[in-house]
Parts: sequence; structure tokens; C-alpha cells
Amino acid sequence: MNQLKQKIVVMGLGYIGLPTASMLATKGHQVLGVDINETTVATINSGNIHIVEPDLDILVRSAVHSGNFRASLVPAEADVFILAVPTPFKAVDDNPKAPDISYVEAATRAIAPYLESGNLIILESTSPVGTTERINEIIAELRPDLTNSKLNTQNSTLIYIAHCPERVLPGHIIRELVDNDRIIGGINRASAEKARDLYKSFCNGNIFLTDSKTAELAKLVENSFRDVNIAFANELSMICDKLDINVWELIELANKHPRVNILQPGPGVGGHCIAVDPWFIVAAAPDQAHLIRTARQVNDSKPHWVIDKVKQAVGVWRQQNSKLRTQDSELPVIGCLGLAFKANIDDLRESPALEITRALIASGIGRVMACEPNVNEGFGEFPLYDLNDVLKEADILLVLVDHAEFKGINGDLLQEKVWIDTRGVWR
Ligand code: SAJ
Repeated sequence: MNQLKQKIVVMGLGYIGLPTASMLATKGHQVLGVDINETTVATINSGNIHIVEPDLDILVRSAVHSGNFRASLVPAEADVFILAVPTPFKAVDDNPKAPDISYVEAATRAIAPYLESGNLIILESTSPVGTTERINEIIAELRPDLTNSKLNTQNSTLIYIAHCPERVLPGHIIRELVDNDRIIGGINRASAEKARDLYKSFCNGNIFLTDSKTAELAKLVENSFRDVNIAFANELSMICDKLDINVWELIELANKHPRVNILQPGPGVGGHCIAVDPWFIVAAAPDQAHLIRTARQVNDSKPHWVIDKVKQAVGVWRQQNSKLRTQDSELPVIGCLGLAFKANIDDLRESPALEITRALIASGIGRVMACEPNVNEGFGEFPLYDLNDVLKEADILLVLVDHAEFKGINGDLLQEKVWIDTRGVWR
């Protein structure tokens, strides 16, 4: 294979596949991006993007204009096939959080007819342990001509297969794609080395080689580590609330210890990674993964705790305003600040802020005015309000996301309100 100019097919043009495909194209590789969505394919071929990520538009445009990147609904022959498709969870029998690798399996089946001896398959999707080996099994089943009996021994495979789990942080994808260290796990050493040679063409970070199962678990462990740490912070926030201690000050002080680094509490954990991946470990080792399961439960319970806090605040407000009120039925205005799953993004997927706001609207305990400065159009579920209007009208203010816009809110204004700050914006 020519090191600098390889033919590469990238299956899945989402948050990982699209940046990876266009990055490879700008490094001189001939890249065909494949997606099942016709609109996505057409958008990319016109040099535009269908997802929100800083600087991705520039990268995609230059990749398409270079002639090295094209999107398609169907794969083609190539030297390398990169799978970057979703790995969500699904309910199976008595497990509501079982991993769903059907998209990986479907992508493998889709590329199988195009494979030739010596090709490399790289799985980028965060995956349950054993998924890379499952790809090998599917290839063996569909293409016995490419498989030999010594498949898993060093250098004996006709198809090289490796897992190179994505590690990029939404909002910083382009920089992290280049700078982050990577782990690559092969079904054999030759596969890992071949994948490393390709990633070296765009990755400035260190690349560490291992076997595929260790690479799969390493990625799941990275996200579980954060989930457990955030659960610890969330538990501390509930303990501090009971003991009337400021949790933000507490964590700041504890973190002054040279070997302590507690993350921040919040209204719960959202997004499509940290709240999902730990369940893959729980599913694989249910009798061993006590702490990981409990952390998930703590973080999943936090939105309910916040909703109870708002109900209590409504009670306080009613007491404070009982003399002023003309009718008993009068409801407070509850201002919900932020809907995204974390600060300064517009991504609402698995967002605890959205879950809480929905529950407050459904509860009828007040008139909810929600404000999400990063979402302007296309959100039709309930009305969104301008921050100034919310600040003016709300009796109870609830901070759900630590967006930059909320940090500068004048403290005097808060004196007149009942407020709950789940993110420590006004600590
Ligand atoms: N959160 C807290 N407290 C904190 C930090 C985060 O409550 O101290 C919450 C956030 O508000 C959010 C959730 O956790 O709701 C997840 O946010 P995040 O910034 O920790 O992570 P993601 O989901 O945006 O991206 C993560 C990253 N993983 C790690 O940092 C270990 C990223 O590097 C991964 O590539 C990505 O998951 C992924 O795709 O797996």
C-alpha cells in the first residue's frame, strides 16, 4: 500500500466519521464517505455540513474541493475501511440497557463484497468488548475466500482488523483529532501496526498499540471514569444540600490536595457517550460492575432530585407571596436557563436540562419560561424565551446549563427571586 495515498472508505458521516474522512482527504488520501442518509450525502458533496462543530465546515469544504473527498450511498473497493457508525443501547429481555452493535454489523456486511486480501478495517465507534472480533467473524462468514484457519495468529490474516476508538470532545473535534494520543488494538499485531501507519498521517499524538479487547475496554473505561467521578460530585452536592454547605466551595478546597481531582456536580449527565458507555461494561460483567452501575444510577437520579428541589422552591414562593396573591391558584413563573447537555453547545441529545424542563412543564406547578441561547430555530416542542424576558418575569430561576450568557447575570436581580443553581454559575 502506498503510505501517503491510500484509498479509504469511511462508513458513517456523523460527528466522528465526517471529521475523520475529511481530515484524511486533506492529507492526500482518496476518501469515499458513505452514509445511509441521502440528504447528508448531497449536503457534503456540495461542500457543506449537516452537523454543528466549529471549523468542520472549512475542513469539509477544502476536502471536497481538493477532489480527494466524495460522499456516496454505497461503498466501493478501497485499501482501508473505517467504520464510524452509532453504537447505542437497546432493551433486550430483562436488560433495558443492552449494547446495540447492529449498525457495526450492518456496515461490515455492506463492505464485505468490496474487500480484497490485504485490506484493513478500522472500527472507530465506541464498542462493547468483542465487537472487533465480531467483525472478523462476519467477514469469515461472508468471505471465506479471505479467511484462513490461522486467522488470529501473528501476521496470518488476509484482512487486517483493528479498533481505534475515537476520543474527541464535541466542540473541539478538529484540534483533538490531530493532538490527542490514540489507542489502537488489533486482532493481531500486524493489524494494529497497519492502522497506526495510517493514523500517523494526521495524528500528532502518541499512538499506543494493544489487542482489540483491551482497546475496546479502555475507551469504555475512560468514559466510565468520568461518569463515576461526576456521580461522586453529584452525591456530594446532595449531601452538602442536606448539611447546608456550599458544594462548589467544598470541591474547590478538596481539589487543592495534590492528588484529588473531583469533577463538578450538575443536573445529571447527558450526551451520547458518558451516559451510555458505562452500561456496556455493566452488560458484559453485571456481577462485577457494582460501582459503575451505581454511578449511572446516581447520575440518572439527579434530574429527579432537581425537580423535587423546584417543587420545594414553589412551596417557598407560595408562602412568601401568600399575602400578595389575590387567588390561591396563582402559579409562579419558573425560568429554566439552558437546555443543552453541557455548556456553550446546542446539542440537546440525552440532555438532563431538557428532561427537567419537560417534567416541570408536564407537572403544571408553574408557568415555565425556558431559555436556550444556542438554539434559535427549529425547536418546536415548547416556546423559548429571550434571557432578559426570563430574568424579568421569572419568580423562580433554575440554572440547568453553565452557558457563558448566564455567568454574567447581575447578582442584585437574584435578590428578588427564589433561585436554584445546579451548575454553580452563581456560586
Ligand atoms: N459533566 C458534569 N460534570 C463535569 C463534567 C461533565 O456534570 O464535571 C456532564 C456534562 O454537563 C454533560 C456530561 O457530563 O452532561 C458529558 O460531558 P463531557 O464534557 O464530560 O463529555 P462529552 O459527552 O461531551 O464527550 C465525552 C468525552 N469523554 C471524556 O472526556 C472521557 C470525549 O473525549 C469522548 O470522545 C466522548 O465523550 C465520546 O464520544 O465518547
